[in-house]
Amino acid sequence: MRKGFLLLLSLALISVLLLAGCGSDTEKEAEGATDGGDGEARTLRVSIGVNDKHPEYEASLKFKELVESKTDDLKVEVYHSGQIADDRSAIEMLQFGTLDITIPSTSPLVNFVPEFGIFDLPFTIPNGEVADQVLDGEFGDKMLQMVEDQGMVGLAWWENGFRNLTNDVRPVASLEDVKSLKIRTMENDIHLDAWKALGANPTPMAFTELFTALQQGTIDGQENPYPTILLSNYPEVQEHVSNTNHVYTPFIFLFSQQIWEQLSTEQQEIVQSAAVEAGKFNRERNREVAEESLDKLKEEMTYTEVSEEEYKKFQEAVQPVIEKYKDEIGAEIVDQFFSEIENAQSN
Ligand code: TK8
Repeated sequence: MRKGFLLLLSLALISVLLLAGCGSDTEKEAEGATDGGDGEARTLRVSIGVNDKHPEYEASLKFKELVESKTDDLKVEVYHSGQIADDRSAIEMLQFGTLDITIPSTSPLVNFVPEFGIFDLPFTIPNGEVADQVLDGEFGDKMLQMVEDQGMVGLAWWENGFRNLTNDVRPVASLEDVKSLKIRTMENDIHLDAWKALGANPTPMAFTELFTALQQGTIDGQENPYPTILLSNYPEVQEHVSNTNHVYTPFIFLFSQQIWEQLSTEQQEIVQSAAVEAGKFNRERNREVAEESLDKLKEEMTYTEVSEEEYKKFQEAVQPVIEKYKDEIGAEIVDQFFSEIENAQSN
């Protein structure tokens, strides 16, 4: 009897120890602890939504190269195509400290910092040069700092680019042509309201689900910059593309604050300068690829130009949305954004 009891007790003790051991491994994994510990290099994991053909992936590898060339105690791993998470979930993982870096569009960020909605107001930034002046000045720095009370550090501005409409129903040359098209938008109320004002029937959806939804025909179309349209193989599932150029979306380089605070000052400086330098590389490459992509899309899809006259009707139709969100985002920051654009245009 006694032997049996002792055996049972020791088995129970061993399983408790094993469970505790597993728990700590699981916890470690769950916390995404990537610090090398005992002198090994810390691994920084970067999550992006686009695939490994996209300029953003190229620039992420440039970031990796810059960091690893300057220090032995940091390694960078790049995960593309939303392998780790879509934009919104990746932002949440940064807040929990279970992911080090993500470089999403600013649009999903409005669910955490409403002020980023300025970049979703349609027909504002007119070209890349103005975008650079608005983002690379004091105003851009101020916007980067706005993520700090959300458990993140904003390190640099990268570029997603000018968004254009594709669909599988009809050529879109006019406001009339947009009527009742089922358009996927990012998870962002301004985009939703803007496409409703244009007469479409919009649906918010994570980028990682978009190709399948187009393939299955649950939506008629989507809107993204030309590189994303081409390199995500949308011509396989979309017939029409139009040069709506309705929004300029930045990519924003975000670092988990919890993990940032574990880095040495020297490591932080290396990461910050690499994020900025890779961002400049990203913009150049993105603009080259955008031109190349449009040329290829004109061969693979039916390309339709929106005339200046029709473009004005698009702008008029979304004016009430801009007025509505000027209050929701904050009139002061919206006015400052518009004056930054005006100043940049007059330079
Ligand atoms: C990629 C996304 C994407 C965006 C979208 O991470 O969701 O349509 O334009 O490219 O940020």
